[in-house]
Amino acid sequence: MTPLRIDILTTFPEVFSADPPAFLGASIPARARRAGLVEWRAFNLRDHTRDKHQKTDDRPFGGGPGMVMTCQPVWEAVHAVEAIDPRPATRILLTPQGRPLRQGLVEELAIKPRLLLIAGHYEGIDERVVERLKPQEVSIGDYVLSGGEAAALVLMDAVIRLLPGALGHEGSASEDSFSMLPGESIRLLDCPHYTKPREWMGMAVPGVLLSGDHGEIARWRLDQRRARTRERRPDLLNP
Ligand code: 6GU
Repeated sequence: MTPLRIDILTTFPEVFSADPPAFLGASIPARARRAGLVEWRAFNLRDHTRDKHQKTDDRPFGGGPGMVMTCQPVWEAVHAVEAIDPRPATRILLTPQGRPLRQGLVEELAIKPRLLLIAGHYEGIDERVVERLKPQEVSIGDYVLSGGEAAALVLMDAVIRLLPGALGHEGSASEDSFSMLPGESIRLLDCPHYTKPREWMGMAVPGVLLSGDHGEIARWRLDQRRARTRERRPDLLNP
């Protein structure tokens, strides 16, 4: 299989460096990269500016605090980077105004051949370039980050771990929190997990897990997932 290709447009390309290992140089994304399941490259928006100061932002029309990223570097970077590879890229703009990133969207993105992530900064990007590029706008939650880079890292981690072969154990992803279990129509939280020792600080592991009865264990785990979801995330029960 040809690797998933992820290009990132950012004014902070060093955030995505795999060596020296930063966030994506560790753990599953790094393994997936070494195994040839994914490749990513970050491009500096500054390299696509046309002025001598390499400005990527300016003051907002209408006044107000903060800066707005200008259209031209984003527009040119998107086209220059897309031209590197003939495969069409799914364009994604990371922004708090976007569609909330949930596991269903992560699953959709994990089957694409190519993603182009645009990490906005400051107060955002001039709306006209968004209108022309028509990216999917994606948010990672209802809080404000100082830039889209951390959101892009989150999206990449979530997508990469779903690529076939990325996890040591192939069942692991399909039993995670938010994964759709066979025969279920909603996404549940995960159940609690236990390992050795059997007793720790006077606390025993639930007996059913030691029973060797796999049917009984599966039922217990599903009950736990349902109970936890009801208690902690009732919103997930009415999607
Ligand atoms: Cl994608 N970007 C920024 N700047 N803040 C966010 C976000 C994205 N998602 C949640 N907060």
